[in-house]
Amino acid sequence: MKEKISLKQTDPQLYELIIKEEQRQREQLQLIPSENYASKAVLAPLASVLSNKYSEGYPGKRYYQGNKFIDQIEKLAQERLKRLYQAEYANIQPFSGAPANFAVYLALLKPGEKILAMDLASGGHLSHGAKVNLSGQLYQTVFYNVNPQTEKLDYDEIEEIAKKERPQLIIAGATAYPREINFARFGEIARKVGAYLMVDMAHIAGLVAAKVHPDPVPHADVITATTHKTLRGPRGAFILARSELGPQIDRAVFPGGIQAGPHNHVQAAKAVCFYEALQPQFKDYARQVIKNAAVLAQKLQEKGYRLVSGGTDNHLLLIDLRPQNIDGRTAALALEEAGIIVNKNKIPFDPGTAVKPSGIRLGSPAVTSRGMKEAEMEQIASWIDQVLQNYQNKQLLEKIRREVVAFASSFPVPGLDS
Ligand code: DSN
Repeated sequence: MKEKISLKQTDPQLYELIIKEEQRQREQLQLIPSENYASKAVLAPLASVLSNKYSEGYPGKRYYQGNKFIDQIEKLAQERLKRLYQAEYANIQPFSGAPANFAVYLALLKPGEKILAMDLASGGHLSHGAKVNLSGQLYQTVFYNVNPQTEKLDYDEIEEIAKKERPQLIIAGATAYPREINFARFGEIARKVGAYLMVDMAHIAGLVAAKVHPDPVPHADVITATTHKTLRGPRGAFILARSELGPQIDRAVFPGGIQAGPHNHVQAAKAVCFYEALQPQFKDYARQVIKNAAVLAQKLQEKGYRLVSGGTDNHLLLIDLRPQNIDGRTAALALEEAGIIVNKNKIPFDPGTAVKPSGIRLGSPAVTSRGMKEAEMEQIASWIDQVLQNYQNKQLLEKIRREVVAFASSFPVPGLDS
């Protein structure tokens, strides 16, 4: 690519680091469930002159001149996004998931009003009102957890909490929940208590787009999502809503919120991502993501691993490593030495800490994007098991790392090779 040749000449030091990261992404197995590989077509606008422009405002209502083509790009992205999810309103400007969530709070709540969301400890997100986050300081927050026995959402309990707490906003959505979410039931609960329902579908946006996960659009007042996880787009986010909430959400994103000049190059990459997600082959990818996660789960269970909630319905798995007497940090580091990238993660009601939790979180989107299928998941489960059983055996970890490099080399990396 000509951009790379020019970077190599101007800044060889930085160029080398990017080449090393490319090699890392090629040689290792990326199993972090929130990561993926964007296509070359998605990556192209990110390295384009669209990055040079300022365009505060919205199409046709800008504060700067020179936005004739930027307006067309933003409208194209909005139209594609609305078509993808059959949504009434779409805002594609949020820089990432947390700013998108904040824009919704600013649009719908006054400071001090109450949010009911999933506890961080059960798989919720920091920006859903955690006390260490601004959302937990500007708003009153109350939480629901998963059921301690099933480790699944207990909708009757959530309804009871909602009736008692009378929140103005209920949030459905998670970063570490391996099961389908019943958005219809959340919608009923929100209507019963007169709350808005916000769904944060960041993790499952690609699965919803492909209709392999229940759709929140008919049930939620507003939906936020990131574009770079299962949706396989650029780093970024968007907001969908019922049309009557559109003007107040637009005002909250700009000028009311925590961002100003839109990232026009990213908006264009989002337009490409939505185009790709509208193609029939995207459904095949999403179906395979779910099949691959299910096989990985089954094979690990057959080897004696305890999966939180007993399995997975989506793209991610949480393994409780207490029966193996390994903490999540040690496990993630040993797997990294063997070329398998996961993240340490708390499990529900974890006696450990965020730094040294009891579990690891892994998922299938990125390896699926490389074309891996059920047979490859079986091989990956076998390596994970060998590493976890022998995590102190450096020689074995190095042997597996070499096997992983050889194995990965037969699967092209989207964005680099295909
Ligand atoms: N960092 C994302 C994840 O890994 O789930 C959420 O913000």
